[in-house]
Amino acid sequence: MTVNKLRAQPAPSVQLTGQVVASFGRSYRIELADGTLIECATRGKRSDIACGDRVNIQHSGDNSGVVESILPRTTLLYRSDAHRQKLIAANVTQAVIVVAPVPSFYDDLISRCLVACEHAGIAPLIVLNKTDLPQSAAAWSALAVYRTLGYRVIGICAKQDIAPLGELLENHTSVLVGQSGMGKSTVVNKLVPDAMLRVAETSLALDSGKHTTTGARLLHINASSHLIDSPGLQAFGLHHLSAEDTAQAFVEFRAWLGQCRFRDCTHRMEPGCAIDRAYAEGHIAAPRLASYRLLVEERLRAHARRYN
Ligand SMILES: Nc1nc2c(ncn2[C@@H]2O[C@H](COP(=O)(O)OP(=O)(O)O)[C@@H](O)[C@H]2O)c(=O)[nH]1
Ligand SMILES: [Mg+2]
Ligand SMILES: [Zn+2]
Repeated sequence: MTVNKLRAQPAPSVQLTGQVVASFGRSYRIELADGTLIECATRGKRSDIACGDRVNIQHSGDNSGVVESILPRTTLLYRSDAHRQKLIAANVTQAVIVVAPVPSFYDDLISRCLVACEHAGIAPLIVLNKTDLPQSAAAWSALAVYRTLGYRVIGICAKQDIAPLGELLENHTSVLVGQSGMGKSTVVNKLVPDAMLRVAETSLALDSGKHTTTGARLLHINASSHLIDSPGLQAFGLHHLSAEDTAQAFVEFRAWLGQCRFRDCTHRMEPGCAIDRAYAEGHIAAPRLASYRLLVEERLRAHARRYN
């Protein structure tokens, strides 16, 4: 009764700025500078808000509100297929690509993550987890190609010692990406020991009690280091990149671009292709060229389907 009386007077709504620390479908949890958490909906069906975004919200008095606008982003990591964009994280400075010897990882997914990072201006860090397993020597060799390209690759055993990774996350907002089973949740729990508790809380508040990590969330490691945990990736489409953008994002291609016979060469077996020649001469690794061609073909196929 008393509650109803209090509610009869609508609380004045105020505009506030905060950061998206969890996203579940179209529900968002916003953290204000003082740490207050506000559960927000969006107007209409907008779904262009990512974990890590800074947003203006209209706060309605209790613990809820509506996202009004997104402040300019420094970076945006996202994937896309023929139909839609899937935002992964906003305003991150670093992406941590987690792989493991078991279950086996896909080279192609690593290249896709690297391409997305290059395009978005985010520094990638490849982490081979589970170095305690005997199969890790083979996995380490499979990662040599990325080390040769100049990417940082480190090995950790998250179960035993997270410190070597922790150091590299200092003063960064990092997003964790990778296939499921690589040990992302283990990494998160070692870095932010009460993270699991928060998953349960967030799920209860935003996801009608389902204890699943379907959305991304931002966790604070310390005052200046933050971590965005994204759901496991199976597919990583990059339909928003043209063939030219894609070629540019393969760092080892850059030295040869502009030297093909045809100015609009897409480096898929056209005569006089400089990328093909560089590959034949051993300057470009087979899995990298394969990933490049797959990306370009996926996009062309989707385009052809749409216009035929
Ligand atoms: N041997 C070994 N297993 C690990 C390590 N880190 C995680 N795991 C195991 O790998 C499995 C998947 O881990 P999880 O963190 O759930 O992976 P996620 O799907 O990427 O979140 C679990 O059984 C973990 O116990 C590690 O450093 N060494
Ligand atoms: Mg997990
Ligand atoms: Zn070419």
